[in-house]
Amino acid sequence: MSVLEQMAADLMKGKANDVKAGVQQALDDGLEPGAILTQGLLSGMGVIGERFKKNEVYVPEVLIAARAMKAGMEILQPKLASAGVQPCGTAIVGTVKGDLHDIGKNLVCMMLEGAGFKVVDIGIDVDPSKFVEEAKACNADVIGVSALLTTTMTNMKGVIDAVRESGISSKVIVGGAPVTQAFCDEIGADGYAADAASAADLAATFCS
Ligand code: B1M
Repeated sequence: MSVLEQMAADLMKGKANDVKAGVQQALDDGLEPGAILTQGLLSGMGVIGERFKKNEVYVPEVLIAARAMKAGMEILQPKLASAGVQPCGTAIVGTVKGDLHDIGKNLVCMMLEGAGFKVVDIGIDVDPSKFVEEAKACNADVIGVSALLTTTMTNMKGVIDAVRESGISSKVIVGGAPVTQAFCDEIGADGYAADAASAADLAATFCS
């Protein structure tokens, strides 16, 4: 098994220290930082995302894989920056006004990072105006909006309206347990994703 295949396998098992050591080994072997990212870390995280969508792995496995990815990124990030490797896009993600649930939103952030996005997590209970301000500040390609309550999912419309009124071109993706494709269509969002891995896939289609 190559060092990059081993790194992907270690990431899938959530072995953070082994992933870190693998990244260092690959750099010492003279591998390109971009290749270490795509063929090592992102490759492993991509498999986890697919398995998560098929219910072959669950939230805890995704969380430990994401933690291992973060550990590897600590070493790789400065090398990527100096090699001029750009993220595939920028996404901001938040939970709507009135809603304090953040576990699903955090998973979406991790999957987006795992797909190569620069991610700005703007937190919970977020005003529509803040979604717009933050999207403008980082020139976001994608705005992710999460809601877990039937009483707060209606506030997603406020985010869409604020985004459209501001004239920014960011695509808005909505998701969360009570949200459906029909609701997405009704409020005029650009896309709906049923789970965090699908949100990352959808975001990638908006940036390709
Ligand atoms: Co709350 N809660 N909660 N809660 N809570 C639910 C959601 C509920 C279904 C429980 C129930 O009654 N059976 C219910 C909602 C009912 C409804 O509206 N239909 C409910 C309620 C009523 C409430 C309170 C009103 C309770 C009260 O105070 N009376 C209150 C509201 C507070 C508020 O937000 N204003 C409340 C509070 C809380 C806690 C603070 C105690 C805690 C949140 C802690 C936290 O998030 N840090 C909590 C929790 C933990 C839950 C349950 C048990 C678990 C939610 C969760 O994290 N799931 C939940 C019941 C349940 O789901 N079994 C419940 C795991 C997570 C990975 O799934 O967030 O669905 P989820 O994310 C999924 C997908 O939905 C999707 O991807 C993820 C999977 O990959 N997804 C996206 C999510 N966001 C996405 C965005 C995307 C795309 C996909 O694109 C941008």
